[in-house]
Amino acid sequence: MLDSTKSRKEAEKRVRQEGRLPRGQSLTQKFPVLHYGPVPPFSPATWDFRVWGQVEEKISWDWVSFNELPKTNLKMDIHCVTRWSKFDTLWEGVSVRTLVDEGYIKLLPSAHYVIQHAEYGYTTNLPLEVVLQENFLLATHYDGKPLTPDHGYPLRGVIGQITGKGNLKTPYFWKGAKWLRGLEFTEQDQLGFWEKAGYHNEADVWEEQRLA
Ligand SMILES: Nc1nc2c(c(=O)[nH]1)N[C@H]1C(S)=C(S)[C@@H](COP(=O)(O)O)O[C@H]1N2
Ligand SMILES: [Mo]
Repeated sequence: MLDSTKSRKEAEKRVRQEGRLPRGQSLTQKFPVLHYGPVPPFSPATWDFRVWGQVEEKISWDWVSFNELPKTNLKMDIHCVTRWSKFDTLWEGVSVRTLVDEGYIKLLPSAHYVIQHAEYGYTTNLPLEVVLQENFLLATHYDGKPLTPDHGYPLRGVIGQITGKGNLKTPYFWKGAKWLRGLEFTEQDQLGFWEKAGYHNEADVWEEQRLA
């Protein structure tokens, strides 16, 4: 216990010196679980992932075809509004940028915002340009293994800070929906679950935009 406290403190000192610890955050070596409501079941036979809204054609992938999409690996620091940060987390999944660049998703010029739709009606919203950044991923794997049910299996949005990419907007981690089932591209912004509950809509970790 004393040993792990000491190693946590030392790791935190290092990321602080490197300028990677946003104000008001502390380093965790655990992976806390945070969400509203129960963990949904997953059935590969009925699961689908839908894309709709301001796109030329609606899409629906089943679990098998979703897994045939091009995959990307990403290392990020993630920052939760409840004040924990986790460094050098490894994710694998599908990049929305890649789906757009490779023509899987054909955006209309009127697409300006993206609503992530998850099981049980949970939503969170981001500007299109943030979703197209390389620090946003539709993640299937964490640390080389499929997501665990409580972290969003089989699919979740993730967003974080890529070291050396200070130009990319980095919102708090709630802007990634667990148990993700679809993306809606919209013309107007629509507040998501926590955003309606009073959390900051932009949620920039470096600006400490926690509450609206
Ligand atoms: N579907 C769903 N996704 C969600 C949430 C939720 O309540 N439901 N909570 C968000 C919040 S507030 C946080 S901090 C992160 C936590 O992710 P974790 O449990 O993997 O740490 O998930 C986000 N995604
Ligand atoms: Mo959160």
